[in-house]
Amino acid sequence: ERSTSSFSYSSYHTLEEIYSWIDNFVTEHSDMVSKIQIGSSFENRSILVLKFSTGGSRRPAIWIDAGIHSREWITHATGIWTAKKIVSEYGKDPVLTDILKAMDIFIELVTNPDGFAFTHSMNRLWRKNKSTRPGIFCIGVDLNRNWKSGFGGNGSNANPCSETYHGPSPQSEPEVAAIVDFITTHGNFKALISIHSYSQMLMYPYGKSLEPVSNEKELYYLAKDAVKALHEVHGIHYIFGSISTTLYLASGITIDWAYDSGIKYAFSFELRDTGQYGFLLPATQIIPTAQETWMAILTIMEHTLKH
Ligand code: ING
Ligand code: ZN
Repeated sequence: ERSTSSFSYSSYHTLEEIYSWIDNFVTEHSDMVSKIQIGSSFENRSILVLKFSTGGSRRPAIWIDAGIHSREWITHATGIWTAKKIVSEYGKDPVLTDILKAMDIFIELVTNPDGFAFTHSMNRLWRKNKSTRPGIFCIGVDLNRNWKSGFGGNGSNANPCSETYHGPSPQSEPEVAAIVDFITTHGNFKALISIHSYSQMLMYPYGKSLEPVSNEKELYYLAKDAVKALHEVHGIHYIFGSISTTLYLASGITIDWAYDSGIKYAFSFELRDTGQYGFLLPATQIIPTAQETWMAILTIMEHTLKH
């Protein structure tokens, strides 16, 4: 395809289709959007980030990642719709316009490209990346257990055959190391939103322990507002709270690393649904899911701008 006008936002797409959509999107919106390759995956696929910026240099920034778990297809689809929404609402929605006049937004649409390709070719329910190591006969590391904060702790697994295998060492996986390098080098990220599915939850740190974070009250009330804004769109109910108290203990996760690295607005979504379809969410739910998630993301971004 040569333009984004023929792209269906209400369908699921392959990696090739998404990467070609990215190229068209960047070409069509070159005033505001650029593509950055932040690294390469274990199988040598490009790791790409979309940057939305109206000027300045190294402005305070918001990070959004989707698809760190490859089977969570609604997250990639929501990310693509969100990218399109940002360019179409700039100059129209006063909240987004204010945000983009002061801050940059970065979106990683396919955080685990090797796993994602594998969910299309071989195993629709693949979660981990595709890394292999000599003498280890199971494939893949859980990229949401490979981060430095609490690495190897409760709610992660040392067995390479486990679905929550944390890997041999923190940031051992190129897909995680690329983000750590990029965010650390940039040095001015204020918020990070990591998108998963499914369960309909909005969560904040910590996952690694039951200890409340220092701004727990602020995150609690912000999550509450975000979930309320989400609910108003299609009546979908989300629960919210810290990961460890809402879901379970999970160590070495993205948002704990972000928080411990100084990004005080760190959130993780679990998108639709609550288990009827689970990871196999029908494509008819892509746009409603993206629409309601957008209102929650906007709430978090607006709060970040004002603080
Ligand atoms: N569940 C998450 C998992 O990695 C989660 C739960 C989300 C933990 C965000 C920590 C942060 O186990 C899914 N569905 O991936
Ligand atoms: Zn996940």
